Amino acid sequence: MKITNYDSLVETVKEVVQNQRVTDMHTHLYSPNFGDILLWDIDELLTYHYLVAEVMRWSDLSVEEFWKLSKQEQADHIWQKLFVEHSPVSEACRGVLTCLKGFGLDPSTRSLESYREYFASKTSEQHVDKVLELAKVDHVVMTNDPFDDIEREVWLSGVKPNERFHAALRIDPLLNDYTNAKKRLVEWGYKVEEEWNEQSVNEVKRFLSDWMDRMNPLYMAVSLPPSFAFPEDSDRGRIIKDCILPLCEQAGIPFAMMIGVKKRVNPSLGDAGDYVGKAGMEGVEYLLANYPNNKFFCTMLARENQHELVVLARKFRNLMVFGCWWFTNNPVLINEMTRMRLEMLGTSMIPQHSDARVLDQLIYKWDHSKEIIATILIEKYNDLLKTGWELERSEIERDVADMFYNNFWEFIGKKELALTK
Ligand code: HDL
Ligand code: ZN
Repeated sequence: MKITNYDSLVETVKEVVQNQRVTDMHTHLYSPNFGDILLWDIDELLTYHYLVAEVMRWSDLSVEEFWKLSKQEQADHIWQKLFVEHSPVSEACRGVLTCLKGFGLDPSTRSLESYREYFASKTSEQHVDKVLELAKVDHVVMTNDPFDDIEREVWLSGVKPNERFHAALRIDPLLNDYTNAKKRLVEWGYKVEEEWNEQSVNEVKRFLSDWMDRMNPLYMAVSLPPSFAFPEDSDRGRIIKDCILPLCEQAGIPFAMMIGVKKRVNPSLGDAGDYVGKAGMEGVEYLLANYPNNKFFCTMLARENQHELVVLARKFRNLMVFGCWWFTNNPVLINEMTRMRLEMLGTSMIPQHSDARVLDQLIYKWDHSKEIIATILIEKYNDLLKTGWELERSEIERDVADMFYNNFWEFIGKKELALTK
């Protein structure tokens, strides 16, 4: 069907984006058969670390007193401070209300007890099906950390994720804290030595290979500080060069770098205590130029890094830019970053991931982002119509499917999982 005027363009783009099935390439969710490490319900939504950071700005409690509260008492406190005593205009607060609306609950009642009753009536498996359907998410890529004591036991017990959930091998402790990580490797039977020699290289590679065999990860991932540099005469520099890059190339999987996080600037806040810093691009530039047979995902945390990352992607086809990560996952920056990407990369990018830590967040993270991305696409397509270019609905469907689904599967070399065009 040819798009002939602005009104039909608006209607078509909104409908296509709204109905587009999604592959969510970075989340902190788990397959429901992994047990209660998969978080869901209103109290988990309200105690999301984004809201912990925000409530501590209003709370009359000390952080220590807050952490001593039960999960429900924390949720009650956050609800009172951020929703009742002050309007919930922040993105994370609004997200909770979008989730409630998505479930057909009534935010205007402000009845936390009625919301708790709704969730109490659900089982995990039922709820996963319901949320994935409401959010139109077909595939969820997890964040899987073999150094996490609880998750490691789940994998070692032989549990495999359900077919809609996929692993990503996350190796922050190995790359960012090798001094302590190597003690654990030795505990687990990997004979790494004090010095970085051939045996250490082989044993770290054996550790990674064992977990790649166990998890079948779609990619390997790490979050990196603003000071990230490569090449670098450091544990991280050596492990990336001698282990990560050869194994990823051999397995044909990307290495995902999430750059710009300053961990625990306020340790008392826990996960809410991380900060952001502008990173140098030289390390990413070097990797792309010197490892053309490796594929790299990259997302950056500082607003100031977004433009140079997009320009770098114009120079190197082995770089796939993805998502509006963490502190950039707000309308003001989703808008700016998506425009920057479309204007310099066209549709050869992955505009968003959810980073959801609570299952229900898939509803709001995708609802909010789809609304912004649709608005921008309407403007960009209208600019084309103004030149006399003609557009078919099927071309808009193709473009939107590429960005929300197919670009991911084609970049990792699993076209068979892409939507048929
Ligand atoms: O390192 C990461 O994957 C980040 O996404 C952190 O988990 C962060 O705490 C987060 O949840 N951001 O949304
Ligand atoms: Zn994350």
